[in-house]
Amino acid sequence: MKASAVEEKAVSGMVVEVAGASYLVEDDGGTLYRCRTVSGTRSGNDDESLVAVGDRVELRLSVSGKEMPEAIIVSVEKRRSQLCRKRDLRRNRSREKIQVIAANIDQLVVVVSAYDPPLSPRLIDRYIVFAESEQLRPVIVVNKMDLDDGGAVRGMMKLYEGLGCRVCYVSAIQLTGIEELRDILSGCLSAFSGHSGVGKSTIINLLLGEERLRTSETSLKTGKGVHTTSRSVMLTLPSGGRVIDTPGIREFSLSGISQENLRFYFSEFLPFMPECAFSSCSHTVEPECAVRSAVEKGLIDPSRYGSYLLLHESLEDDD
Ligand SMILES: Nc1nc2c(ncn2[C@@H]2O[C@H](COP(=O)(O)OP(=O)(O)OP(=O)(O)O)[C@@H](O)[C@H]2O)c(=O)[nH]1
Ligand SMILES: [Mg+2]
Ligand SMILES: [Zn+2]
Repeated sequence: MKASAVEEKAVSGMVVEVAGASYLVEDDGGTLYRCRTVSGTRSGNDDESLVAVGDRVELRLSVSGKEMPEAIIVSVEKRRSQLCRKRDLRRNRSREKIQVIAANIDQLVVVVSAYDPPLSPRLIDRYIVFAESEQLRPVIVVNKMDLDDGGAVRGMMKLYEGLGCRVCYVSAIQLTGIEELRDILSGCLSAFSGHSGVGKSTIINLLLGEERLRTSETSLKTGKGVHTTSRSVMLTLPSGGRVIDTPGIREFSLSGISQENLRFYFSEFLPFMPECAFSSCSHTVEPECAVRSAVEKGLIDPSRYGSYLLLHESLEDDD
């Protein structure tokens, strides 16, 4: 075989970091390549982000012998799942505004904090809808448990434990819950997602055993954090498994979900739905709605139903 033919050998790997138009790809043997796309780069995905962290890609080596070999991304495989964020909500909602922040994940780790920023059940409900629609396992990590005075947070989270979510209580400061989290993460690819300032990067640094990721104080003024992590990055944990640290988000996109399908992603509605007078019942205004009557009887949590109504309305706007 000629030398040039050896260089042309196809290499496949996974995107571990995206920095502007430059991509870091790790092949199956653990070698890293600095990569770029070309106009002929093929994609199995018909959307906005050509390359995202977690994508499986095929490479053609362009420069070897350097400290880090360089390559061209020839093709991007069709994604099994994708987590997207909206970049700018207020201005026009065109498709370019949606960015894939993690691809091909097996598990979604929703990170919330007990306090600062405050725990948002609405955001958790949105994540659960997303996880149900992508058939991903949702895990909820409640961080900053050291700031939970009266134990109110555990009471709030009972609702989610009842829905079958795995809930892991962590304090990155007191080092509690970290071992349980290690077990949950081993053997699969997980994405950490949640509001800015909840402690995603702090927890991942603890799991890594080193300060690899930058972290910073939450902004007390807004209570929303300061968006320390600005782009996704994939890390391999010494205890097994890989995690993608993603930027904190205000809202992530549910672009794949229609207003009609939303009702199927609230699993506790399902047993009541056949009893609704209309088979196409949206459970919002129709008469003889079994879901609404279950809410009135206390069989469905009113906060979950409130989230359903809000999401139902917001999906109408998105169409
Ligand atoms: N009290 C307390 N503070 C914590 C805990 N975990 C993290 N913090 C603090 O919370 C702040 C934000 O942590 P980060 O890890 O930067 O948060 P992040 O979720 O990665 O934020 P973005 O990158 O902006 O999305 C830092 O000041 C951390 O020290 C915890 O368990 N308890
Ligand atoms: Mg971060
Ligand atoms: Zn109904």
